[in-house]
Amino acid sequence: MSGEPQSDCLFCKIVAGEIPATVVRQNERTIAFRDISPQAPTHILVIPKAHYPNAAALAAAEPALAAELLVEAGEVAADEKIDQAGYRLIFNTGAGAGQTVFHAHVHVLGGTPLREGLV
Ligand code: IU
Repeated sequence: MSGEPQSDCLFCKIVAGEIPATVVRQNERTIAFRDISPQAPTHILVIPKAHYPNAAALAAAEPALAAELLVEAGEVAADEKIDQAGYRLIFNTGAGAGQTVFHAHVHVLGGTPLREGLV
């Protein structure tokens, strides 16, 4: 997997500006935008601009970029002022885990006490 844009990928279209998104932060290699269907007061997705189908594929191909995603997620949490209270990062990986968009992304969730889930 080369990271090339995929014509049928919704997040590649957001990266290209072909689909609207409320962008809160971006740099050369990553972009962060508000989830269209927020599950918490703060719900932001951080994605690499390059296309990889999930976090594992991203980490295998470009470990520095995978790490950058985590750095950006932390910056998003600080920007949103949820870093002190605590926040949750989620990488759904595979349809069985609820992944619906097959372009690597991390969910940044916070702004309310978060229920304990499976972990
Ligand atoms: P998932 O981990 O693949 O299930 O997360 C995909 C998320 O992308 C999901 O929370 C959607 O609400 C969100 N989303 C979005 O924010 N904007 C879009 O245009 C589309 C999906 I399509």
